[in-house]
Amino acid sequence: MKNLEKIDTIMRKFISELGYEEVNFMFNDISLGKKLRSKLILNIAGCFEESLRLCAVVELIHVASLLHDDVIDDSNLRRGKPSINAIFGVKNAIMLGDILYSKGFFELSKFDSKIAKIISNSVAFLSIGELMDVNLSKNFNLNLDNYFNMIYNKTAILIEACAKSAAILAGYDYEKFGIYGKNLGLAFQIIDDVLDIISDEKTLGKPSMSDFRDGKTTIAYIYLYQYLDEKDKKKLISLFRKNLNLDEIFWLKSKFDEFKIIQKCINEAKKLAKDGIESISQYKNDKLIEIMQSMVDRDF
Ligand code: GRG
Repeated sequence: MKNLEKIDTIMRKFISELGYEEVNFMFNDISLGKKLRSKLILNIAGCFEESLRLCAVVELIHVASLLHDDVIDDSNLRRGKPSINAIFGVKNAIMLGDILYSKGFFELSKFDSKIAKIISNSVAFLSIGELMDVNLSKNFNLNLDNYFNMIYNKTAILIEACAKSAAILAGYDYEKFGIYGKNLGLAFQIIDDVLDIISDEKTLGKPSMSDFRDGKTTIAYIYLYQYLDEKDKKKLISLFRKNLNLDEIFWLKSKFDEFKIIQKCINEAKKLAKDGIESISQYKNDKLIEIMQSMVDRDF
């Protein structure tokens, strides 16, 4: 059995231990994700019983956060398939999320207390990150620090916690791996936010530029605002939260091009990637370099 399949088997075992068939049934309808966090753990700590069990715990918590996120965003699609709230309704999606993360925390309590503290603390801030995201979406956000703080909590903090915990399992300097994990998470979210602008609807599985329509002033919009003259600044703000027509999309894209905004965002992600790789250079782990680079170079 492949390592990632072993993680799915452990997750299923955890869920079936709860002994309620309805939960197994709904859990089976959750489609599989990329398992970025697990790949990170296994490539730092190596693959053995305890590291695989940690992966299963983290994936349960991650999936629970996605179930709740889909409810908050009223989203009917997840991983290219109908979301759990779309199939079983909002109430079931919330309760299944509660069950998954609670079981995840129960299993986490069996680990070294340092690992249990790092992961559980990161999940509190993951939830705060979601709240920050919702709050920031109410207005046009011009503050880059607020954006970075939000994506650190919402996306990077759990990835950072995975890298630190795996380093503890392996007996490595966990602070160094924490920097790598944090930067991987930040770069991952920056690229995700850029792809919302440059990818087409087919690749994204949702309309292009939907972040801005949903109130998310991501890094490219914050940078663009800084370059525009007063008239265009007003125009950009007037498009916020609007269903854009083709002319407006064309205007936005031409402004992004004119000021090379997308390249600036990608450079920001590349700088984070470089610093992250440097922080663990003494460990000479080519696979971690590859994970970081493929995160920045991806086009989906
Ligand atoms: C119930 C634990 C719990 C938390 C509730 C809703 C919420 C608080 C947090 C949501 C946080 C969230 C959705 C952050 C986005 C993180 C992110 C980048 C998700 C996508 O990760 P991928 O691409 O997903 O690794 P796959 O599908 O590959 O697993």
